[in-house]
Amino acid sequence: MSLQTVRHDWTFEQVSALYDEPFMELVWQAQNIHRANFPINTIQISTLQNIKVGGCPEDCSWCGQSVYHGVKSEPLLSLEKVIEGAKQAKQNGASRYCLAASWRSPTKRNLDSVIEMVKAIKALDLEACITVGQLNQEQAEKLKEAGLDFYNHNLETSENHFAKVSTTRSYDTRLNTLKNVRAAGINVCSGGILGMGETIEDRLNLLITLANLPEHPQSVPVNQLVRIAGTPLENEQNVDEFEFIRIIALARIMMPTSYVRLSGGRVQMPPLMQTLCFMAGANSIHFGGKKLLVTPNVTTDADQALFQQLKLNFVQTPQSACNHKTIPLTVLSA
Ligand code: DTB
Ligand code: SF4
Repeated sequence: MSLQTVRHDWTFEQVSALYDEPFMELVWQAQNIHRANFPINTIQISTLQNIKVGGCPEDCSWCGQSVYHGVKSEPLLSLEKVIEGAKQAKQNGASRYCLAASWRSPTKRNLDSVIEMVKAIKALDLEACITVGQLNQEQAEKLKEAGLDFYNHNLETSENHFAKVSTTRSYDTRLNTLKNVRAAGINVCSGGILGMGETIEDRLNLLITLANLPEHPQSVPVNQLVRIAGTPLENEQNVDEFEFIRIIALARIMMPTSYVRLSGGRVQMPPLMQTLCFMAGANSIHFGGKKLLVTPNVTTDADQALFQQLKLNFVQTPQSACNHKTIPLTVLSA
């Protein structure tokens, strides 16, 4: 099997055997695959903006925005504020601006508002990503027409564990949204959260489902649970660091040309832990913005310090693994 081979037929036995490799061996394999498919010392940075906080009708037990246990609902952010945030993100070096809304599915009015936002982001020459809930085919096509580059919709965990942490929505519906997004020709961003009481088998099964989709998601966020007070998962244990890094390495090996993103929970990861994740094949982060959704992100100062320490460059237009342009670090401090 070459280092670039893209497979959609991973079995549990194969993935489990890889997971059980000695740690250095696993990270080394992942690093080799990373180097064969991406420019080295280069990561992609996206900035996340929550445009509709709280009031979500779903009961996801990790989330701080559910009506069952989350923060109170706020109105939709204005187009002006989105443009302001996108300009700032671009100035800070982000190549993509991501909007999140806590809806089950966008209404016609919501979708129209989001489409205006997507167009405004594109007009700033940034990539646009949104995560606004379930989509049908028609909605996905409208978003594609508006120029949307990525749609984020996580599978979150294995199908088996999902039913234990979210009861108001189904795994199948999530897979169906991914299908609609794919069919519309929008890049898929889909990953999950570690640390929700799942077993290692659940984590492997999540990766297998993602890698065995008809196309690998172009972007795979791997979050560590941020324990939010008041949510059913507020007292979960921290994910073991070595187990987390092993999952990053597996994601890199199984989806060799996809961006693997560190997102939620990076605040809980010391710089050396993040560095090992980059060694194991992570090559994207959510950068900047004071918050991710409802919890604080790593400060831009701390991130800049790490980028300088590691001498990292940034992908400017990361549409695919084959047409990267990279910009040097100095652009960030200009
Ligand atoms: C993703 O996988 N992680 C982001 C984004 N997609 C929407 C969200 C992280 C949230 C972290 C906890 C919070 O602030 O609510
Ligand atoms: Fe709603 Fe998404 Fe939070 Fe679930 S994770 S409660 S769908 S905002």
